[in-house]
Amino acid sequence: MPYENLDDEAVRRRARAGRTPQEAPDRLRLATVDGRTLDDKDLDDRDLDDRAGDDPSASGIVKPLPPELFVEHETNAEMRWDAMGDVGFHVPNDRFFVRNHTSTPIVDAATWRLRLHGTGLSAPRSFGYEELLAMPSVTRDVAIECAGNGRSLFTTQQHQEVAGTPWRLGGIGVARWRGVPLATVLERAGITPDAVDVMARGLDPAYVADGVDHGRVRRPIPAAKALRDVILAYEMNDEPLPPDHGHPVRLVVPGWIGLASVKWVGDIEVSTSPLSSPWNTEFYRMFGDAYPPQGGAPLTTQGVRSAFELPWNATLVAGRPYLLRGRSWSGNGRIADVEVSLDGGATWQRAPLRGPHVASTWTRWQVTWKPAETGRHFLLARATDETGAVQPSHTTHNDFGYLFDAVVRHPVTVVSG
Ligand SMILES: Nc1nc2c(c(=O)[nH]1)N[C@H]1C(S)=C(S)[C@@H](COP(=O)(O)O)O[C@H]1N2
Ligand SMILES: [Mo]
Repeated sequence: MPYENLDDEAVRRRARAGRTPQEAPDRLRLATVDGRTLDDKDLDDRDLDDRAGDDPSASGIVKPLPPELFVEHETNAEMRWDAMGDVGFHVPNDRFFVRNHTSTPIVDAATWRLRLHGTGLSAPRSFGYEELLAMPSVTRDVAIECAGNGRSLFTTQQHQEVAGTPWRLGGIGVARWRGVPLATVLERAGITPDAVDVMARGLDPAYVADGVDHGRVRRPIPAAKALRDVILAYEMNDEPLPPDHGHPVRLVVPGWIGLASVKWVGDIEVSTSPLSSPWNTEFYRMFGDAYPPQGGAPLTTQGVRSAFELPWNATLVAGRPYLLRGRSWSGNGRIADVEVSLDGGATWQRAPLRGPHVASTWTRWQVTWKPAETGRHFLLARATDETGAVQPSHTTHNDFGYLFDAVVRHPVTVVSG
C-alpha cells in the first residue's frame, strides 16, 4: 500500500500555488493519503520568524526569498526544512541558506584578483579569475552549516538565553562545489614549509557591531587544513557561484563551521606565526559558565545533527500511514546510524538510511508512522557518526548558542480523521 508521502512534489506545488505570499509562511499544507489536503496549524513559535519586512533589499541578500522556502532573520535567511521534501541530495542554489554578516557585494569577476601575501610565502602573488579557471579543478559534495544552526532550540527546548540569529535547523545546505584546491594555489604562490596559518578575507563591507568596527570578515585556519581538503570554489551545483554565496570565489572548508568558508575572497594571508581576528578571539568560541573566562578554543568542526523534513508543528491525521523523512549530518565524517522515536523518546527504532552516504555531507533516512492517538506528539531523531559521536539529549549552554547538537523534539499535532 502506498504510504502518504509528505514529499510529493506535485502536492507541494499545488499547495504553494494556492497560497498568497502573505499567508504562506504560516499556513503549510500536508496531503492526506487519499489526496485531500489539510491545513497545517500556525507555527507555534512564530516570534522566531524575525522577518526583515517586505522590502527585498532590506536583508542585503540578492536572490528572492519566498516565504515558503526561507525564514528571514535580518541579514540572513534560513532554509525551511519542510520545503526540502521535493529536493534531492543537493540543495538548489535558489534554496540554499544565506548567512551574511553585512550584505552581499556585487564583485566583477573580470577585474577581481585574488591576492596572496604574508610571511609564509616566498613572495606575494596574485591570480585572476580566468587563471583560476584554467587550473586543475576538483568537484566535491560538501555541507556548509552555520555554527549557530539550531540556536533557537537552546531557548525553546532548554529554556536558556542565548545571543545571535535565532536559527531553527535550516542554517545548513549541501551543494556540489567545483573549484581549485587551495593547496594548488598556495603551492603556486610558494607557501613555505614553516607556514602555520592561512587567513582568507571577504570583500563584503566591514562588520560593525555595537559601534565597534571589526573590519572585513576573516578567520584563520591551520595551514595543515588549508593544504588538506579546502577548495577555492567558483561553481555551486554546476553554475557559477551566485552573488549571495560568494561570487566569484569562496572557500569551502569541509567539516568546519560555516564561518571558515569565507565568501567573496579578496585576499589570503599566509603566516609563519599564528593569525587572529575577532572571528577567532571574540566570536565563534564558547563563552559562559561552563567555559574559561577567555572562552573555549576557537570552534573548528561541526557536531552531529538531525532534522525531519516536516513543518514545525505539522498536523497529521490519526490512523493514516505517513512516510517521515529526514537527514542527519556530522562534521566528523559519515553518519553511521540514525534512530527515531515517535513517542517522545520512550522507544526508539532504527531508521533505514537511503541515498548517498558521504562524509562532509548529510545522509537521508525515512521511517513510516501511523499515528494512533490524537493530540500533541514529539518526533525525535538521534544520529551517530562513524567516530561514535552521538547526539546527546542536552547541549551544554554557551552564551552565543553555538553548536546545538542535542536531539530535537519536533512537535506535531495528530487530529482525528
Ligand atoms: N565574506 C564573508 N564570508 C562568509 C560570511 C560573511 O558574512 N562574509 N558568513 C560566514 C558564515 S557565518 C557562514 S555560516 C557561511 C554561510 O554560507 P552561505 O551564505 O553560502 O550559506 O558563510 C561564511 N562566509
Ligand atoms: Mo555561520
